[in-house]
Parts: sequence; C-alpha cells; structure tokens
Amino acid sequence: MSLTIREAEVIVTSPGRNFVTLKIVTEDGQVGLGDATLNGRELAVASYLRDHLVPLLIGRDPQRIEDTWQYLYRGAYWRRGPVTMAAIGAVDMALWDIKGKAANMPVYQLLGGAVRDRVLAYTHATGPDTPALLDAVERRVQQGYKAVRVQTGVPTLDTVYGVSKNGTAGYEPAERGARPAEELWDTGQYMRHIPGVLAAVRERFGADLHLLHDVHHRLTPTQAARLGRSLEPFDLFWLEDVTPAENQALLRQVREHTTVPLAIGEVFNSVWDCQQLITERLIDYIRACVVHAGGISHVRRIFALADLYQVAAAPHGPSDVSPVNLAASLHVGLATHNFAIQEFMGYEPLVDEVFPHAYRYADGHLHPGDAPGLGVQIDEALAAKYPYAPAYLPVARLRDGSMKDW
Ligand code: CS2
Ligand code: MG
Repeated sequence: MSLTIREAEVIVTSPGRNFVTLKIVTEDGQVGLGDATLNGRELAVASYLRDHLVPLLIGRDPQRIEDTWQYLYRGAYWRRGPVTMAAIGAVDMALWDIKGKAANMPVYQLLGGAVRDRVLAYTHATGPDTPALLDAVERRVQQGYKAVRVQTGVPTLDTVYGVSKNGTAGYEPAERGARPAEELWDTGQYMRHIPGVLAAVRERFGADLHLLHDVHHRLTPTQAARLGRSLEPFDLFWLEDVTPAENQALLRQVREHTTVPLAIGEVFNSVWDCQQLITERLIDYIRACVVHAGGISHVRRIFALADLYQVAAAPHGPSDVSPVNLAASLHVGLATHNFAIQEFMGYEPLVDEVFPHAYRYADGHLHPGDAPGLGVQIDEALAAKYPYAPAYLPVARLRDGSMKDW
C-alpha cells in the first residue's frame, strides 16, 4: 500500500434524506469511505472536514489510524462535541476501510475476527393508535424480526415524534424546509397511555418477541422511575433515553426504583459522556453511534469499558446515518463480545442504490458481509443527482408554549 493519502473529498447527497460521506483516496488509488452524517447539522460537519481536516490528511500515512485519531482529537484544542467527533469518526471509518482493502479482509477480521455468526437486529414499528401499531408489529414479525421498537401516538396530541403519520413502518422523517416543524408534547398524557399500549403488544405477540421503547429524553428522573416501574410487567428488552442524561448522576434515582433495562447514549460523542453511566452501571446498554462517537477506534474503547461493567453495546443505527455507518457498526458488532443488538431500520431503495453494500439482513439478524474493508461503495454519479436540501427533525413544545427537551 502507498504510504500517503493523495486526496480526500466530502460528498453531500440527499436521496430522500441528507447524507455526508468522506472519501479518502491513497496514492495507489485505494478508496476509503466514512459516514459523516449529523442529522439536521450536516453542513457543519461537511465544512469541518473540508475546511479543517482534509488539508491535514493529504500526505499522511493512511495505515496510521490510531495516530491520525489522536492527532485530530488531541491536536484540535477544542475537543468532543457532535460536529468534531462525527468528522473524526468519518476519517477513522475511511481509514479502517482502506486498511481492510489493503489487507484484502473485511474490517471485522482486523478487529480480531468474528465472535458470533450474525448480529441480532431490532427494527421499528409505529402506528398512530394501538390497532395500527399491532398491524405494524405483525408486519415486522412476518419479516423475521425478533426484536421490535414500538412507538405510538398519544391521545390529544396530533403528531408524536417517532410515529409515522401515515401509519406505515416508515421512519419519522426530518421534514424538508428551512425550519423545523413544531409539535405539542404532554408528558402526563404520554405516561398514562403507554403502559396500556405495551400491554396490548405483549399480549398479542407473546413472551418471546423482544420489545423496545424509546422515550427520546422527555422525562425527569422521577417520571422515568415511575414509567420504568409501570412497564416492568411487560418485560421490555429496554427502555431508551428516559432522561436527557447530560447529568449522568441523576440516573441513580431511576435505577433505585425500577429494574426495567435502560439504554442510553445515541447523542453521546465520547467515553466521557458515559463514563459514570457505565462505571456505576446506571445503564444496561450503551447506544453510542460509530460516526457520532469518533468512529470505530473510539466506540471500541467505549464498548471495552462497558464490558468491564457488564454493560452491553447496542449502537444507534437509524436511517438518518448512512449505510457506511451501519456497515462499520456491524463489523464492530461481529467482532465485539459484549455487543448485544444493532438498530436497523433499513433504507429506502434509492439510498441502497446510492450506497451499494455487502451487509445483508436475514431472519432478524445482520451480517456485514465478507467484502474487503467496510463493504460499502458510493455511486457518485447517482449521488450527484440529489443535492443537499435543508431538513430538520421537529421540535416539541409544552401546552404553555415552552420548549421541551429532545
Ligand atoms: C432514535 C432516532 O433511532 C433512535 O433510537 O432516537 O430516531 C433519533 O431520533 C434520530 O436518529 C435523530 O437524528
Ligand atoms: Mg433513540
């Protein structure tokens, strides 16, 4: 392999939703791809890469993944944060992709080889009301899924984040436009409604189906403790993001009052965001996302720390990060002992065309495939047909008009 990086390019494309991809090319023409997508703040990461990191990469040795990571992280003065860490994450992923291609091995082999045959996946089912949700879960079960995240509408609220408006299994899309849509949120209504919904899903599908539910950071610790306790009879696989979790110590209160398994961390960017959650075992699953937490090199550190405390890895993998990120997550998943489950929503067919990939789904599980590197390409000609379009997740307000946490 050539010992230098010849060029690096940032590709922004929007085949239905925005994706930012870093493409690194070595002197001998080896190409590595990294996902750099940060939903709703895409261009900030694109600029961070183009204006600040790409010039540093040219001429560097692509084999020195760890040194490059340390150079970009320790050398920046300004550490952490989603923009910085997504940019570093993209570089890291692209360098692992190159190393795998140079070795003619899938990345999971470079990480120590497979510790399992396939990676358990969970997918999403949503419905505006309970009958529609039950139908959506049924469709997912028919597709072979063993684990389903269930989200539903709440009485008196017109829209609820995470619930598709048309009742299909489709994702809560960021809406195109210069400003986010606004929704109403009512915590009391939600907390009174959701136990009955989960009871109905459990009753209909029996004990074996893994059920997950995402609260999207909307509760106080006291509310979270109460909700967790009220959901215990339904044997959830996990309850996700009960509080904003910026104050990690507050999770102690939740833990003292409920045994519902807790999953947190999709918005975290580094091991420092979850150090206390892990070392005090205030969570059961750490959800750090490969791209947003500094790439393969850094999530491996987070997951290794988690392993010491019997906290399992369960990375974020929504359709608003690209198939390059999903592949990276699957390579880590196949090679990491304390990896429990991978979020997998699937992509619209056009996204799969823009990013042809070797990973595959079968019978509720995923496998990264055996192509060298990460096993994902980008069809640049097709990508160029779909230019960036501003799009934002909705924001929520309470009935008095004040902003609600994400
Ligand atoms: C969600 C995401 O997948 C999840 O668990 O919380 O839908 C999240 O809201 C989005 O990825 C934000 O961009
Ligand atoms: Mg989530």
